[in-house]
Amino acid sequence: FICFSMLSFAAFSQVKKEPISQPLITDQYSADPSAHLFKGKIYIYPSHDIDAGIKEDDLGSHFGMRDYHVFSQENPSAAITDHGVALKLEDIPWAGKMLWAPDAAEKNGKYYLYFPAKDKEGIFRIGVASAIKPEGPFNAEPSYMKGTYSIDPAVFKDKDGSYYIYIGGIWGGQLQHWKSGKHEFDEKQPADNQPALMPKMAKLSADMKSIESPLQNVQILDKEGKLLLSGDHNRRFFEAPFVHFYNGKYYFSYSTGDTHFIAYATGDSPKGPFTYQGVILNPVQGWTNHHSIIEQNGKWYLYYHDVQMSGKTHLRNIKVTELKYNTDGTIQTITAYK
Ligand code: FUB
Repeated sequence: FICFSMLSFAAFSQVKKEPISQPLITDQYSADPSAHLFKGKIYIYPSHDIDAGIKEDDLGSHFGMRDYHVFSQENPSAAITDHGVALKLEDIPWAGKMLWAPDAAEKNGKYYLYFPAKDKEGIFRIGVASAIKPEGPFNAEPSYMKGTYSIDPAVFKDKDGSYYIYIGGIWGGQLQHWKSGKHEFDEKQPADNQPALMPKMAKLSADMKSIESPLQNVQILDKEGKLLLSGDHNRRFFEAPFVHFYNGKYYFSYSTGDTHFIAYATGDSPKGPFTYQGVILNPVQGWTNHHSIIEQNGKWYLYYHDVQMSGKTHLRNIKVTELKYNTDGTIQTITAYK
Protein backbone atom coordinates (compact mmCIF):
# COMPACT_ATOMS: atom_id res chain seq x y z
CA PHE A 1 0.00 0.00 0.00
CA ILE A 2 2.73 2.42 0.92
CA CYS A 3 5.62 1.12 -1.18
CA PHE A 4 8.35 3.62 -1.83
CA SER A 5 8.51 2.96 -5.55
CA MET A 6 10.32 5.25 -7.98
CA LEU A 7 6.99 6.84 -8.72
CA SER A 8 6.29 7.71 -5.13
CA PHE A 9 9.72 9.33 -4.90
CA ALA A 10 8.74 11.35 -7.98
CA ALA A 11 5.65 12.41 -6.07
CA PHE A 12 7.70 13.37 -3.02
CA SER A 13 10.10 15.41 -5.15
CA GLN A 14 7.23 17.85 -5.67
CA VAL A 15 7.71 18.89 -2.02
CA LYS A 16 10.34 21.37 -3.14
CA LYS A 17 7.90 23.22 -5.39
CA GLU A 18 5.49 25.93 -4.32
CA PRO A 19 2.00 24.57 -3.48
CA ILE A 20 -0.95 26.20 -5.25
CA SER A 21 -3.09 25.93 -2.08
CA GLN A 22 -2.46 25.96 1.64
CA PRO A 23 -3.78 23.45 4.22
CA LEU A 24 -7.36 24.22 5.28
CA ILE A 25 -6.90 22.76 8.75
CA THR A 26 -3.65 23.30 10.63
CA ASP A 27 -4.31 22.19 14.23
CA GLN A 28 -4.74 18.49 13.36
CA TYR A 29 -4.07 16.19 10.43
CA SER A 30 -6.89 15.55 7.98
CA ALA A 31 -7.21 13.61 4.73
CA ASP A 32 -9.60 12.15 2.13
CA PRO A 33 -11.91 15.19 2.15
CA SER A 34 -15.50 14.57 1.11
CA ALA A 35 -17.12 17.94 0.61
CA HIS A 36 -20.88 18.51 0.34
CA LEU A 37 -23.15 21.50 0.07
CA PHE A 38 -25.70 21.13 2.88
CA LYS A 39 -28.00 23.97 4.04
CA GLY A 40 -26.11 26.42 1.80
CA LYS A 41 -22.75 25.72 3.45
CA ILE A 42 -19.85 23.46 2.58
CA TYR A 43 -19.48 20.57 5.01
CA ILE A 44 -16.28 18.53 4.86
CA TYR A 45 -16.05 14.94 6.05
CA PRO A 46 -12.37 13.96 6.14
CA SER A 47 -10.36 11.18 7.72
CA HIS A 48 -8.67 12.29 10.93
CA ASP A 49 -5.04 11.25 10.59
CA ILE A 50 -3.08 10.45 13.75
CA ASP A 51 0.24 8.84 14.50
CA ALA A 52 -1.06 5.58 15.97
CA GLY A 53 2.48 4.29 16.48
CA ILE A 54 1.89 1.37 14.10
CA LYS A 55 4.76 0.22 11.86
CA GLU A 56 4.43 1.21 8.21
CA ASP A 57 3.63 -1.64 5.79
CA ASP A 58 2.29 -2.17 2.27
CA LEU A 59 -1.26 -2.64 3.57
CA GLY A 60 -1.45 0.78 5.23
CA SER A 61 -1.63 -0.58 8.80
CA HIS A 62 -0.10 2.67 10.06
CA PHE A 63 -3.28 4.51 9.02
CA GLY A 64 -4.72 3.74 12.47
CA MET A 65 -7.38 6.45 12.64
CA ARG A 66 -9.87 6.39 15.54
CA ASP A 67 -12.47 9.10 14.99
CA TYR A 68 -14.02 11.60 12.58
CA HIS A 69 -14.36 15.37 12.90
CA VAL A 70 -16.73 17.34 10.67
CA PHE A 71 -15.78 20.80 9.36
CA SER A 72 -17.72 23.53 7.60
CA GLN A 73 -17.05 26.73 5.69
CA GLU A 74 -19.25 29.26 3.88
CA ASN A 75 -17.25 28.88 0.67
CA PRO A 76 -13.89 27.35 -0.31
CA SER A 77 -11.96 30.54 0.61
CA ALA A 78 -13.72 31.12 3.94
CA ALA A 79 -12.58 30.23 7.45
CA ILE A 80 -13.13 26.66 8.59
CA THR A 81 -15.14 25.65 11.65
CA ASP A 82 -14.24 22.41 13.39
CA HIS A 83 -17.45 20.90 14.80
CA GLY A 84 -15.44 18.43 16.88
CA VAL A 85 -15.68 14.65 17.12
CA ALA A 86 -18.71 13.43 15.17
CA LEU A 87 -18.15 9.68 15.60
CA LYS A 88 -15.52 7.58 17.33
CA LEU A 89 -14.34 3.98 17.14
CA GLU A 90 -15.54 3.14 20.68
CA ASP A 91 -19.11 3.98 19.61
CA ILE A 92 -19.18 1.64 16.60
CA PRO A 93 -20.13 -1.78 18.00
CA TRP A 94 -18.86 -3.88 15.08
CA ALA A 95 -15.62 -2.00 14.29
CA GLY A 96 -12.16 -3.04 15.42
CA LYS A 97 -9.84 -0.42 13.96
CA MET A 98 -8.89 1.88 11.11
CA LEU A 99 -11.54 4.48 10.39
CA TRP A 100 -10.60 5.32 6.81
CA ALA A 101 -12.06 7.68 4.20
CA PRO A 102 -15.75 8.52 4.88
CA ASP A 103 -18.51 10.19 2.90
CA ALA A 104 -21.86 11.73 3.82
CA ALA A 105 -25.31 12.18 2.32
CA GLU A 106 -28.48 14.05 3.19
CA LYS A 107 -32.01 12.74 2.73
CA ASN A 108 -35.22 14.33 4.02
CA GLY A 109 -33.35 16.49 6.52
CA LYS A 110 -31.35 13.59 8.00
CA TYR A 111 -27.64 13.07 7.51
CA TYR A 112 -25.81 9.82 6.95
CA LEU A 113 -22.11 9.14 7.41
CA TYR A 114 -20.68 6.19 5.50
CA PHE A 115 -17.30 4.91 6.62
CA PRO A 116 -14.98 1.93 6.27
CA ALA A 117 -13.42 0.14 9.23
CA LYS A 118 -11.85 -3.23 9.87
CA ASP A 119 -14.24 -5.46 11.78
CA LYS A 120 -13.06 -7.60 14.71
CA GLU A 121 -11.77 -10.23 12.19
CA GLY A 122 -9.65 -7.66 10.32
CA ILE A 123 -11.99 -7.50 7.30
CA PHE A 124 -12.84 -4.05 5.95
CA ARG A 125 -16.58 -3.34 5.90
CA ILE A 126 -18.69 -0.26 5.30
CA GLY A 127 -20.67 1.18 8.18
CA VAL A 128 -23.37 3.84 8.36
CA ALA A 129 -24.27 6.29 11.10
CA SER A 130 -27.01 8.92 11.16
CA ALA A 131 -27.57 12.37 12.62
CA ILE A 132 -30.11 15.18 12.61
CA LYS A 133 -27.47 17.82 11.83
CA PRO A 134 -24.81 17.75 9.09
CA GLU A 135 -22.07 18.09 11.70
CA GLY A 136 -23.39 15.20 13.78
CA PRO A 137 -22.97 13.72 16.31
CA PHE A 138 -23.60 10.53 14.35
CA ASN A 139 -25.12 7.37 15.79
CA ALA A 140 -23.65 4.20 14.30
CA GLU A 141 -25.81 1.24 13.37
CA PRO A 142 -25.01 -1.86 15.44
CA SER A 143 -23.70 -3.81 12.43
CA TYR A 144 -21.92 -2.94 9.21
CA MET A 145 -24.02 -2.69 6.04
CA LYS A 146 -24.79 -6.29 5.06
CA GLY A 147 -23.10 -7.32 1.80
CA THR A 148 -20.49 -4.53 1.90
CA TYR A 149 -16.71 -4.85 2.04
CA SER A 150 -13.50 -2.98 1.16
CA ILE A 151 -13.07 0.78 1.70
CA ASP A 152 -13.73 4.35 0.56
CA PRO A 153 -17.53 4.65 0.31
CA ALA A 154 -18.82 7.52 -1.81
CA VAL A 155 -22.51 8.33 -2.14
CA PHE A 156 -24.06 10.00 -5.17
CA LYS A 157 -27.61 11.39 -5.35
CA ASP A 158 -29.03 11.12 -8.85
CA LYS A 159 -31.49 13.54 -10.49
CA ASP A 160 -34.42 11.18 -9.80
CA GLY A 161 -33.69 11.12 -6.05
CA SER A 162 -32.02 7.68 -6.06
CA TYR A 163 -28.83 7.32 -4.01
CA TYR A 164 -25.95 5.09 -5.07
CA ILE A 165 -22.96 3.96 -3.05
CA TYR A 166 -19.56 3.27 -4.63
CA ILE A 167 -16.82 1.46 -2.77
CA GLY A 168 -13.44 -0.12 -3.28
CA GLY A 169 -9.72 -0.14 -2.82
CA ILE A 170 -7.11 -2.71 -3.81
CA TRP A 171 -4.07 -3.86 -1.70
CA GLY A 172 -4.74 -2.37 1.82
CA GLY A 173 -8.38 -1.83 0.82
CA GLN A 174 -8.76 -5.63 0.38
CA LEU A 175 -10.78 -5.65 -2.87
CA GLN A 176 -8.57 -8.56 -3.99
CA HIS A 177 -9.96 -10.64 -1.08
CA TRP A 178 -13.34 -10.75 -2.87
CA LYS A 179 -12.27 -11.98 -6.33
CA SER A 180 -14.35 -15.14 -5.99
CA GLY A 181 -17.36 -13.31 -4.55
CA LYS A 182 -16.60 -14.80 -1.11
CA HIS A 183 -14.01 -13.49 1.34
CA GLU A 184 -10.54 -15.09 1.14
CA PHE A 185 -7.28 -13.71 2.54
CA ASP A 186 -5.76 -13.82 -0.95
CA GLU A 187 -3.60 -10.83 -1.90
CA LYS A 188 -3.09 -11.76 -5.59
CA GLN A 189 -4.11 -9.27 -8.26
CA PRO A 190 -5.27 -10.50 -11.69
CA ALA A 191 -2.42 -11.04 -14.19
CA ASP A 192 -1.28 -7.87 -15.98
CA ASN A 193 -3.07 -8.83 -19.22
CA GLN A 194 -6.39 -9.52 -17.43
CA PRO A 195 -9.08 -6.95 -16.55
CA ALA A 196 -8.22 -5.00 -13.41
CA LEU A 197 -10.29 -5.46 -10.28
CA MET A 198 -13.26 -3.14 -10.53
CA PRO A 199 -14.77 -0.81 -7.95
CA LYS A 200 -18.27 -1.78 -6.81
CA MET A 201 -21.57 0.00 -6.53
CA ALA A 202 -25.16 -0.53 -5.42
CA LYS A 203 -28.33 1.46 -5.01
CA LEU A 204 -29.05 2.45 -1.40
CA SER A 205 -32.32 1.39 0.21
CA ALA A 206 -34.98 4.01 0.98
CA ASP A 207 -33.81 4.26 4.62
CA MET A 208 -30.19 4.85 3.44
CA LYS A 209 -28.92 2.13 5.78
CA SER A 210 -28.52 -0.85 3.47
CA ILE A 211 -27.86 -1.74 -0.14
CA GLU A 212 -30.84 -2.77 -2.24
CA SER A 213 -29.01 -5.48 -4.17
CA PRO A 214 -25.56 -7.10 -4.12
CA LEU A 215 -22.57 -4.90 -5.00
CA GLN A 216 -21.94 -4.91 -8.74
CA ASN A 217 -18.85 -4.07 -10.79
CA VAL A 218 -18.27 -0.54 -12.05
CA GLN A 219 -16.74 -1.01 -15.47
CA ILE A 220 -13.98 1.38 -16.57
CA LEU A 221 -13.29 1.05 -20.28
CA ASP A 222 -10.66 2.38 -22.65
CA LYS A 223 -11.69 4.30 -25.80
CA GLU A 224 -12.01 0.97 -27.68
CA GLY A 225 -14.60 -0.23 -25.17
CA LYS A 226 -12.26 -2.74 -23.48
CA LEU A 227 -11.97 -3.06 -19.70
CA LEU A 228 -8.82 -1.45 -18.31
CA LEU A 229 -6.19 -4.08 -17.58
CA SER A 230 -4.59 -4.98 -14.28
CA GLY A 231 -1.11 -4.06 -15.62
CA ASP A 232 -2.26 -0.59 -16.70
CA HIS A 233 -1.19 1.08 -13.45
CA ASN A 234 -1.47 4.61 -14.89
CA ARG A 235 -5.19 4.22 -15.55
CA ARG A 236 -6.69 1.31 -13.64
CA PHE A 237 -8.79 1.83 -10.47
CA PHE A 238 -6.94 1.60 -7.16
CA GLU A 239 -9.11 3.38 -4.53
CA ALA A 240 -11.03 6.59 -3.67
CA PRO A 241 -14.07 6.40 -6.01
CA PHE A 242 -16.15 9.56 -6.38
CA VAL A 243 -19.10 10.35 -8.68
CA HIS A 244 -20.45 13.71 -9.82
CA PHE A 245 -22.72 14.90 -12.64
CA TYR A 246 -21.85 17.67 -15.09
CA ASN A 247 -23.54 18.75 -18.28
CA GLY A 248 -25.48 15.53 -18.93
CA LYS A 249 -22.65 13.12 -18.03
CA TYR A 250 -21.73 11.08 -14.98
CA TYR A 251 -18.07 11.47 -13.96
CA PHE A 252 -16.47 8.59 -12.08
CA SER A 253 -13.15 9.69 -10.58
CA TYR A 254 -10.65 7.68 -8.53
CA SER A 255 -7.05 7.27 -7.43
CA THR A 256 -4.66 5.09 -9.43
CA GLY A 257 -2.80 4.32 -6.16
CA ASP A 258 0.76 3.30 -6.93
CA THR A 259 0.95 5.77 -9.84
CA HIS A 260 -0.68 8.45 -7.65
CA PHE A 261 -3.08 10.10 -10.11
CA ILE A 262 -6.68 11.17 -9.62
CA ALA A 263 -8.10 9.93 -12.91
CA TYR A 264 -11.62 10.08 -14.32
CA ALA A 265 -13.95 8.31 -16.69
CA THR A 266 -17.37 9.40 -17.95
CA GLY A 267 -20.62 7.63 -18.73
CA ASP A 268 -24.35 7.97 -19.35
CA SER A 269 -25.58 6.13 -16.26
CA PRO A 270 -24.57 6.20 -12.58
CA LYS A 271 -24.09 2.43 -12.92
CA GLY A 272 -21.51 2.82 -15.68
CA PRO A 273 -19.85 1.73 -17.84
CA PHE A 274 -17.47 4.67 -17.72
CA THR A 275 -14.90 5.49 -20.39
CA TYR A 276 -11.47 6.65 -19.25
CA GLN A 277 -10.82 10.32 -20.08
CA GLY A 278 -7.67 11.46 -18.31
CA VAL A 279 -6.13 12.91 -15.16
CA ILE A 280 -7.80 15.42 -12.84
CA LEU A 281 -4.95 15.75 -10.34
CA ASN A 282 -1.30 14.89 -10.81
CA PRO A 283 0.55 13.16 -7.93
CA VAL A 284 0.71 15.15 -4.70
CA GLN A 285 3.24 15.07 -1.85
CA GLY A 286 2.78 11.75 -0.04
CA TRP A 287 1.78 8.34 -1.35
CA THR A 288 -2.00 8.65 -1.30
CA ASN A 289 -4.19 10.83 -3.47
CA HIS A 290 -7.90 11.26 -2.63
CA HIS A 291 -10.46 13.89 -3.55
CA SER A 292 -14.03 15.10 -3.91
CA ILE A 293 -15.62 17.55 -6.34
CA ILE A 294 -18.39 20.06 -5.64
CA GLU A 295 -20.09 23.02 -7.27
CA GLN A 296 -20.95 26.22 -5.46
CA ASN A 297 -22.41 29.30 -7.19
CA GLY A 298 -21.51 28.02 -10.65
CA LYS A 299 -17.85 27.31 -9.84
CA TRP A 300 -16.39 23.86 -9.35
CA TYR A 301 -13.87 22.87 -6.69
CA LEU A 302 -11.56 19.95 -6.02
CA TYR A 303 -10.93 19.07 -2.39
CA TYR A 304 -7.78 16.94 -2.00
CA HIS A 305 -4.90 16.40 0.39
CA ASP A 306 -1.12 16.29 0.53
CA VAL A 307 1.48 16.08 3.31
CA GLN A 308 2.75 19.66 3.24
CA MET A 309 2.54 20.05 7.05
CA SER A 310 4.26 16.82 8.11
CA GLY A 311 6.20 15.38 5.18
CA LYS A 312 4.83 11.99 6.36
CA THR A 313 2.54 9.95 4.18
CA HIS A 314 0.10 9.04 6.99
CA LEU A 315 -0.17 12.59 8.40
CA ARG A 316 -1.97 14.55 5.73
CA ASN A 317 -3.67 17.93 5.40
CA ILE A 318 -6.68 18.78 3.27
CA LYS A 319 -6.72 21.51 0.62
CA VAL A 320 -9.02 22.93 -2.04
CA THR A 321 -8.53 24.42 -5.49
CA GLU A 322 -10.76 25.41 -8.39
CA LEU A 323 -11.55 22.78 -11.03
CA LYS A 324 -12.21 23.81 -14.63
CA TYR A 325 -13.86 22.07 -17.57
CA ASN A 326 -13.05 22.48 -21.22
CA THR A 327 -15.94 23.16 -23.59
CA ASP A 328 -16.04 19.47 -24.58
CA GLY A 329 -16.63 18.46 -20.93
CA THR A 330 -13.09 17.23 -20.28
CA ILE A 331 -11.47 18.42 -17.06
CA GLN A 332 -8.31 20.55 -17.06
CA THR A 333 -5.56 18.60 -15.26
CA ILE A 334 -4.45 20.20 -12.00
CA THR A 335 -0.85 20.15 -10.78
CA ALA A 336 -0.84 21.09 -7.12
CA TYR A 337 2.63 22.71 -7.22
CA LYS A 338 4.09 25.46 -9.42
O1 FUB B 1 -7.03 7.34 4.64
C1 FUB B 1 -6.74 5.98 4.48
C2 FUB B 1 -6.72 5.60 3.05
O2 FUB B 1 -5.71 6.32 2.36
C3 FUB B 1 -7.97 5.94 2.29
O3 FUB B 1 -9.05 5.12 2.60
C4 FUB B 1 -7.44 5.84 0.91
O4 FUB B 1 -8.27 6.34 -0.08
C5 FUB B 1 -6.15 6.59 1.03
O5 FUB B 1 -6.33 7.98 0.92
